[in-house]
Amino acid sequence: MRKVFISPSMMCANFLDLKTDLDVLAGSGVELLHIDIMDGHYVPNFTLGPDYCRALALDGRIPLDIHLMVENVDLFIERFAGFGGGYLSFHPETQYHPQRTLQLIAQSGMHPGIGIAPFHTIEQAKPLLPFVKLACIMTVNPGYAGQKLIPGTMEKISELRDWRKKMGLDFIIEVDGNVSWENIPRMVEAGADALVAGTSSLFKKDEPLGGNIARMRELIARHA
Ligand code: S6P
Ligand code: MG
Repeated sequence: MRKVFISPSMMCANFLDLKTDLDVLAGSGVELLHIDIMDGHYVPNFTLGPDYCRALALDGRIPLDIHLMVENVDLFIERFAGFGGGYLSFHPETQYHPQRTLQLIAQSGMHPGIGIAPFHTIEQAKPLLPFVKLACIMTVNPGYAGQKLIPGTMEKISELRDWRKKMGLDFIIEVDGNVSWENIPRMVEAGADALVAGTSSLFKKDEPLGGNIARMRELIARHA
């Protein structure tokens, strides 16, 4: 069976009881913590920041998967660098020279990644793929949790998996946005290596987080 990582979306966690959520996540062995960083420019929202990342990195039990949805990425790499060797991803369309940004991230000690927004294509991402360790296919528009999957985005997962195989590249394929009980089977079958789990699965009001992680593992196991 293929290994598929669970990367809980920490903007969906209980901010008033974060430690409890974190203990459950660590206890159930999730592989990554997805942390959305927004600047009010690339996307019309604000979420988490470097201090939040630092706190989770100091806890140290789960590697970070930081998803920058910001402009001027090069200015901010230092602020997010060195958080325990996790992933640091950005959206290439925000940069004049995205490959330079990937190099800066790699030099900072993080694994470099790119986000592929719904209306950006795999074709556009191809020149950058030899330089990434993670490619995050977004199945909703960047900016908010709780959105519906945009038709046509799911097909990009297998397109990317096939290209990676053809070119002999080495990166993980992550899927971010409306990773729901209904959508997980197709995402896993198409080749997702990591699933960002937010309000569509793990973080549902009045449903225990631990139970939802177990449910997600079972669903993944049936389709990986
Ligand atoms: C959205 C962000 C995502 C969300 C995630 C939430 O801009 O990049 O990581 O946190 O999509 O998940 P859900 O299940 O509410 O769509
Ligand atoms: Mg995200």
